[in-house]
Amino acid sequence: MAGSSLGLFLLFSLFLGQCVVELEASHRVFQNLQTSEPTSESQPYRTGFHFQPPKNWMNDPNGPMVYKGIYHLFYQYNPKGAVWGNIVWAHSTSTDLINWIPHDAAIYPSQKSDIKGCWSGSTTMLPGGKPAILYTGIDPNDKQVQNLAVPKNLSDPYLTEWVKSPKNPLMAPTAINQINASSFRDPTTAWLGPDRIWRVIIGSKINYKGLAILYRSKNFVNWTASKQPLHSAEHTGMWECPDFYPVATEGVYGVDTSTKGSSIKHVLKVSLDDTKHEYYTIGTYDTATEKYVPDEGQVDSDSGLRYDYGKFYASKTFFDSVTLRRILWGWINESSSVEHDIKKGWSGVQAIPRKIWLDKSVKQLVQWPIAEIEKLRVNQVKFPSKFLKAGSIAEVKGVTASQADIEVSFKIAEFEKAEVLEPGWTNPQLLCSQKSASVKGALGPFGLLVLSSKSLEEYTAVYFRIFKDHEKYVVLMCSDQSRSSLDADNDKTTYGAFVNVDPLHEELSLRSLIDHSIVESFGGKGKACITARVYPTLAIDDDAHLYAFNYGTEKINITSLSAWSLKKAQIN
Ligand code: DQQ
Repeated sequence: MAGSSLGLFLLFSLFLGQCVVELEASHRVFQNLQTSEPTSESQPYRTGFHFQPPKNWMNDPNGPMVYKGIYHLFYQYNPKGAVWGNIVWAHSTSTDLINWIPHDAAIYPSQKSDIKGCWSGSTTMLPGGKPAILYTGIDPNDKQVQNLAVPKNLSDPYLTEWVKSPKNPLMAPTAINQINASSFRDPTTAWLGPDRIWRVIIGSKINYKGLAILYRSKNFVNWTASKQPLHSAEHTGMWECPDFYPVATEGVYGVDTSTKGSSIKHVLKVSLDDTKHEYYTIGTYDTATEKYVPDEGQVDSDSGLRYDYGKFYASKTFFDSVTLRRILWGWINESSSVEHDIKKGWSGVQAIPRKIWLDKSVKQLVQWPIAEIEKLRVNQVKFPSKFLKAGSIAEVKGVTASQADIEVSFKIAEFEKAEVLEPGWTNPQLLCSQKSASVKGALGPFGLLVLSSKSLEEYTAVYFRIFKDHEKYVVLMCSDQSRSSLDADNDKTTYGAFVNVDPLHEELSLRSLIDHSIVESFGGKGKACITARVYPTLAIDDDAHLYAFNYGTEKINITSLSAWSLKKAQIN
């Protein structure tokens, strides 16, 4: 064995702190790299404070973590162009989750077990604070297998070099385990049971049944598939990018992925390949039976709960052990055509990281943009408390409306005229598209017109409607993109969500982060989130405007409104 190989060999053995295994060094340089250049010079849709690489295709966030005070984000990236393919794990680091510096790709095809692609996966902190990555590799026969990589140099907080286990693949479909070789991917962060055995789940399906296949290991190298999945659900198709983690039943602090106890519930999130939507359930994880059981009424499909009711996919959380938060990353994919992506030379943005915790009701999660984003706020503009008359619109002047953060709270003065919610109106997205922003109601639509042209030829409307449902009131939140661009060539689906607040007793709040071609909205202090991807042709840069509006027949009270211009972050 050559000297350098021996060094790596010892490093890997020391890292895992157990049996001696041989390893292969990472390559540093990509061979035969062709980089694409955008064919269009103007870039009105690049964002000011959302994470994106300088060019090319990006999809899932991978293996986020904090190590020696440095935040790491890896992501699925095509070094050769603006469409999916040639997938590697690109890598950036940050001290504040807002400003990022790029590094060379951390993981890229170099072994038989990943030669056709390095797909999604997660980081686990092994005892002693040593990170380890489990990721999906595509082997020469297009089989999906699971691989391990560890840092070459643990004293480097940037962890720029990763070495792969020579034992890869560590988990593979076989005739015996009967795992579907084209539907076996995206390992989660592993967790340690009370028996000191590691567990991890991998997304899969059998026929049309979605599965979270459970594997167990004593040493993080030799993994055995359990006979039963941790959880499964009929008629859901392939489960991509599962995420499984504990949440505290009280408070807003996050807990480490291996935490168990009486004041802990568990969350299982799955990204459904067929619908490209994500669903999560809250439930109980029983280590004795190795089963996760969602609480009554919680389902992993269409009528279930979503982190985000707009564009948001392949998300992943991590526990930030520095600030004791659980933080959620999610990929915002484009709403434009492939031709459009090639023209602009890039595709895909990451949503602003969100702090995530269990709501007091124990029936849903709450999300809020990480506080660090507020460092970018400048030039605050405030409205005094005021009524928005029926059919009125009020401009929020003095902020750069193409790159802004706005928080507004509404109070309803008079509920008497609220429309009655029909029994069949159970699908919020459908209801929002039927009752778009231009359809007058009684209590609503009221909210914000963002990325709006001066004369309202273009705008994205983010708004509420309030309905009466027997003795209670139901709040619908919509993000209507139908007028977002004069360009007809984009997906302009209107999104919707019900917001679990009681408008009779609580103020109704809305926050939107506006970033040139992204509108991330948080209703009811983070109880419902909707992200929109839009491509205005007029409402660009200084020509973008921001309005509060009320197209309902009843007046609405704005109790507070604050808006800020957001500075540009230093990203890659
Ligand atoms: N993206 C990855 C897969 C994952 C999918 C490939 C989800 O590992 O299932 O780029 O977007």
